Amino acid sequence: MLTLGDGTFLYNPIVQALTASRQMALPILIVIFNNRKYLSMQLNHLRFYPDGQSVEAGMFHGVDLADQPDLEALAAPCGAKGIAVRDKAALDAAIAEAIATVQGGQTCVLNLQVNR
Ligand SMILES: Cc1ncc(C[n+]2csc(CCOP(=O)(O)OP(=O)(O)O)c2C)c(N)n1
Repeated sequence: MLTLGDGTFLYNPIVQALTASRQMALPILIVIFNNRKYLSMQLNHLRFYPDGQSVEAGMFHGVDLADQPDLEALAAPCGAKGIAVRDKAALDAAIAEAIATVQGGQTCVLNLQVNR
């Protein structure tokens, strides 16, 4: 199992990684905690450059990832299964489906929407 944020997921060669997992018959459960932000960059600006231009102007370039595609939709073209959870009520069933998918030999991308 791999747990990561949406910014981290997007920083990687997604097509290549998902395709390699299929080619090598290595099913992986990939859980994305998706806040639709690269938030750590903003936090580091605040921490290391509290008097800098970004903080002064309230402009944090590259932090807002709200326009990203549906990340779970990237799974199917690479032979993986994609599941999105945007409502807490759907979480338990989605986790069960994701685990069953991987146990059945297919990589699964579980895209969990979390608070920003
Ligand atoms: C191998 C590697 N590549 C790139 C980075 C730079 N990096 C640090 S955090 C991050 C993404 C953070 O975004 P996200 O996963 O959405 O987490 P958040 O900051 O929102 O908590 C990246 C690309 C890194 N630390 N390591």
